[in-house]
Amino acid sequence: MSMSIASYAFSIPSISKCSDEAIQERANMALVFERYKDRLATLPKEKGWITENLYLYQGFWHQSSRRISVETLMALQDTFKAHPTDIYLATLPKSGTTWLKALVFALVNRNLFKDNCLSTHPLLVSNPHNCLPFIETEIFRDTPTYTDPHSLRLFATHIPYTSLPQSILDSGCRIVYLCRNPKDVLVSMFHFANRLRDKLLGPLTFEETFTSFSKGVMPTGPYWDHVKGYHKVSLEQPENVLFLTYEDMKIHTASNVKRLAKFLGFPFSEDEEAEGAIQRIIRICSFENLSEANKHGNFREDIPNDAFFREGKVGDWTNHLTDEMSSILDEITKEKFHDLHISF
Ligand code: PAP
Repeated sequence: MSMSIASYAFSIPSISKCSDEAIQERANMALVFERYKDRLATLPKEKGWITENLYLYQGFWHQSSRRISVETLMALQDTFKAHPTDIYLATLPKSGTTWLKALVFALVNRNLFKDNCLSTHPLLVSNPHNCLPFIETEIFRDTPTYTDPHSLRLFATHIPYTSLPQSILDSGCRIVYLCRNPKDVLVSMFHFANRLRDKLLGPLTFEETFTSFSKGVMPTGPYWDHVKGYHKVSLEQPENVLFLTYEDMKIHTASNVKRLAKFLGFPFSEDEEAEGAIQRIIRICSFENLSEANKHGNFREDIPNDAFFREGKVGDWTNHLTDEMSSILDEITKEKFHDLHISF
């Protein structure tokens, strides 16, 4: 199914978000935390990365009392209504979410911003997370994208496949899953968590995060189960779920952007390709451009924009993991992924 870009263009909710909406969102979040507090109290818990604890819910570890939390997941499962035309970008944290959001936003909206010079493109004046929201957060406030039943809605999520709201599973919508080498996810998450972690909790050591990660304890982990859930359905329903890896995206960016566009129903025409439309999108979404645009300011009130842009490379794990740590993760990955063909 191919969609016309103009009629399905996605609006940019958060850029125009006013303080009344932010207050409403916080009030709604408080209600949600109150509503699910008894269920939270029954869940097994472990020491957290960003928050004090992680809670085991439906086989996965979630933080609590933050925008992305187990309470918001429970609320989504109870209330969220998907549309068949929705597009969801699913990732485990630190797998390339920000980059994928930027690429998809840029390609879906490419005709809207065609004549703009680079410096005024929304992605270069705002964090990609503002351009394409997580369902875990946006559901709590009344955005035009959420209430408009006809527009194409672009959402991201870190929710494991088996915990997605039933209406997403039933809707026949499209999901893009981006996966990354577990060792680079661990390193990226280690740095991110230490930047965001409550100062009262003290910094995390790399050794303790390695131990937690190996046991599967990380936000929305276990890593391997998260990947396997989406990988399985990408094989069973390739028209609904596209499975990509960060490493392959880095090497074959153009062919993957082309593949993404086709999968999402926004294929590039021969003319567009000849005019360099794919390269233009890749340039806008490059690590260099996005990190330059996000040097200052905060995402929402509390996360520095630059926390989403660190190295942007494949293989930084070699600077952090000992040989022994590397072998342990290799062994776990080999065992968990033995029947899958995923290479990093
Ligand atoms: P999130 O799940 O919290 O949104 P996510 O965007 O998945 O985070 O992960 C951030 C990682 O993507 C960072 O990796 P690093 O710590 O190993 O450096 C970040 O640098 C990388 N990243 C962000 N933007 C890009 C980009 N345009 N191209 C490639 N990598 C990127």
